[in-house]
Amino acid sequence: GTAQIGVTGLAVMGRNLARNFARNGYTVALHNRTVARTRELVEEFGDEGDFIATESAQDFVAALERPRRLVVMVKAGEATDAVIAEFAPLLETGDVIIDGGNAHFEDTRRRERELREQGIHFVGTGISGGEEGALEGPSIMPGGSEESYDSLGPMLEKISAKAKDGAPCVTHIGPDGAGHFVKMTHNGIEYADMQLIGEAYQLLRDVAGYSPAQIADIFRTWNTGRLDSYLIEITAEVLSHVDASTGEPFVDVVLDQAEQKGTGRWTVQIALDLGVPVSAIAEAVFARSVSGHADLRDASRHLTGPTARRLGADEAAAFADQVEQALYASKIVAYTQGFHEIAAGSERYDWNIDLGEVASIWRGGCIIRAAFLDRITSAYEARPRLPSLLADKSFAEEIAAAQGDWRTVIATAVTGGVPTPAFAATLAYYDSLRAERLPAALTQGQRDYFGAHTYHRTDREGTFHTLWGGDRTEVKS
Ligand code: NBP
Repeated sequence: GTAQIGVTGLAVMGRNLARNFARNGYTVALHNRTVARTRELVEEFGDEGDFIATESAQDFVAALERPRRLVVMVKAGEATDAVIAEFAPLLETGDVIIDGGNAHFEDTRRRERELREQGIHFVGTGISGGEEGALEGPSIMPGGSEESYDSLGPMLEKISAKAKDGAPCVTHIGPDGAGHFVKMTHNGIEYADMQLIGEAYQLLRDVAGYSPAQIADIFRTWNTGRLDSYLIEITAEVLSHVDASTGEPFVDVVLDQAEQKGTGRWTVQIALDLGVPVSAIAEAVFARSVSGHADLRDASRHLTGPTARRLGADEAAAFADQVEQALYASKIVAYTQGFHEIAAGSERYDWNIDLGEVASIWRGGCIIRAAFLDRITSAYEARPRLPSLLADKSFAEEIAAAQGDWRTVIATAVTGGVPTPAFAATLAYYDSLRAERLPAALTQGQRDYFGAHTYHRTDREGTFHTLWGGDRTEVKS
């Protein structure tokens, strides 16, 4: 075979990835279960590069130069297993299967283990950037063996997004499921980011009284500063869009029930298993869930609450500045939580993930790309064993400077009855971490009272129990 890479699964993502490889000078073998898609690709984009269209698994495998590299871009789940079952018997030792779908990292661990026994490298790869990213350059998060990255890395570097400094947005994340784990957490952070932006919007609307078009301008201004990011940029675009059929702001004619595909939920489920508090991501997932409960919301419209006080023009402008401070402080906390989850996953599964590198390859191509990520990289470069982003001096200083406004904004939301679950969760996390004492001591007392669950003391080593039902003496257990 002469193709340096093959792509099977030619829906939007696979098609665009294949074109991206071809545009970068690689000969690309093409395959799809339904052959019409393969033919369509060649008809429409065949002149963009060297494609070898194939219509059977045998022909596809035969078209690939050895060791073979084949990218699987099918619907995550059973389809991935079906494709592996079809191709694995046709492959040889040293060949590489790259799964670019949004697989659950546990599935990736299982597939990697099974294929390793056959001498095949399985590279579970997170790919972010959607349809456009796949074509123009995504952020790529490959897992799998070191050896597979040696042969794959240069190609992935070529097709990946480039950060402002020209660095390719791809790195070998770590063994087996590490890439898909990091992609999952990326999506979880994306949920939190979007929810925080949504809450900022709601406050600017309900408290400051701004129109969607005015809020779009505010976001555009924010996008020139430390909040500079793809999500802020597209938020301004969405907010300034006017619905053609009604002439109303687009955001006012869209049903306010947010959907989700599952990576945010996985991030929270795994965080619960790992014991990592990712409250901002959890609140973002729950906020979408609440929005979707139409019956519950209908049945609750009679519930009373305050009406947010509308501010005058001067006050509104000052309030918008405070919301920027709040959004920035909350964003730092949300990323702190997300990176904690990656660190915990890395520890649990022995992945040895470089957290600074992760931030660095998210600077281009992916949905959460942002100027801010450079700061995270610097923080981990300065201190590779940084226990938490909040332990970084410059982030701590920024929060210190923002926190007066952060608290004012959240207090205003609470007294005005504007729901801000993610803002509130991030502040509560921050205050919990800095608290001298937490009511967890009382929780331990309660647990010991009803279940003899025992407790530790601040002043002495050992495990203790109080005889609550008796004379309340303390016994060492
Ligand atoms: P879809 O997720 O819609 O999958 C469609 C592809 O899967 C088609 O090529 C289809 O073949 C193939 N397929 C299915 Br369905 N069942 C199959 C089976 N049993 N055997 C062989 N092929 C099968 O495509 P997509 O939106 O391009 O996404 C591809 C992957 O990339 C997914 O895992 C997705 O989660 C991930 N991803 C998507 C995005 C995005 O923005 N869309 C971003 C990042 C990652 P057919 O043509 O014969 O039906």
